[in-house]
Amino acid sequence: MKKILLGVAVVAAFGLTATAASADVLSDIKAKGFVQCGVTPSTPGFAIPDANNNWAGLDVEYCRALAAAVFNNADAVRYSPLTSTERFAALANGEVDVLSRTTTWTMGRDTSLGISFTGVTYYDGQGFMVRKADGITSASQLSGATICIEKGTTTELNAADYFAANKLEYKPVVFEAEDETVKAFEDHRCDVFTTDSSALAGERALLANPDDYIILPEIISKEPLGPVVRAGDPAWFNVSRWTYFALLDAEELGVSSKNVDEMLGSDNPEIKRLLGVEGDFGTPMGLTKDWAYQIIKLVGNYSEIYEKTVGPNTPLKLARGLNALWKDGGIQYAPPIR
Ligand SMILES: N[C@@H](CCC(=O)N[C@@H](CS)C(=O)NCC(=O)O)C(=O)O
Repeated sequence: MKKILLGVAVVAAFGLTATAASADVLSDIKAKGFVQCGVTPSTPGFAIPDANNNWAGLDVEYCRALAAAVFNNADAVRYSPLTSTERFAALANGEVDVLSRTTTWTMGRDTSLGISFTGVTYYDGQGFMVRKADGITSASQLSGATICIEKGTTTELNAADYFAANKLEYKPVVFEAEDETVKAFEDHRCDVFTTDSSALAGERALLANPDDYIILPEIISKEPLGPVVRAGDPAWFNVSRWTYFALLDAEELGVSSKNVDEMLGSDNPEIKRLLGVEGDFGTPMGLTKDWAYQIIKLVGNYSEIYEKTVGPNTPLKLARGLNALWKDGGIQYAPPIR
């Protein structure tokens, strides 16, 4: 609790002194010509740069979707890799326009940091990874374990709750960044690595021998991960939120990057509104009426993004699960465009 309060106080103080951050981010973005997107430094499937500094991942695709909506150019993005501890201050002080950074929507963050979550681009939960050779098959066997954790995360807080609730002893070993945390786990400095289960899947795939590790069945928390903007700027908030909704609505209506041009001729009124063929939902938001067409054409719909970054055919092999559309048994649901 002390830790949370301290975090809140630090960011609040930072926010107060930050005069550079404008209240009309959309206009600033248009003037500078790119979206400054805060991402994780290195989380496979979500945001990770290759050797040429080309970023890839679900969080990165969302940044590209924003740029497509504003500029008709998905490449008009600059990435700021931020550690967990750096991220909220970087947003509050205007260093980035948006965080698209495996960030869990919690009440404390949403109501006390001067920031606003705009959606849930990935419903996640916290899990544990262990070495297969240790013979552990359930979190209930973790009593006395040494656990590698990243600082400034909900991960730290959930682990404390979980072990206290289950009356298990544990020893946290806390690091500033994910690569250090994983390295420490690999080097046997801890028995367990805990974080969002999607990140566990991504990191496991990168380990020298992924089959030497298992992810335990317990999911100990809700981690709704989504984009975050500064509070008090409705225009940019709307663009952030409706960019996410457009990705979902496009999937629901069967509109993808492959068929979007053909879909311009569709008779379905919902598709006509989505693509700006009928009505204009872009202009009131400060965009053009084909804003969603641009997102879909240049980046794809939610399913296309999911399949390419974290889905069953990627090294993460994550089934859609909770992230399936509501009509397919998941909880991804977007309000209608009308
Ligand atoms: N979703 C959690 C955890 C987010 C988080 O930062 N996770 C770590 C995973 S170990 C991460 O992405 N680190 C990126 C890095 O340091 O490269 C939160 O919002 O606090």
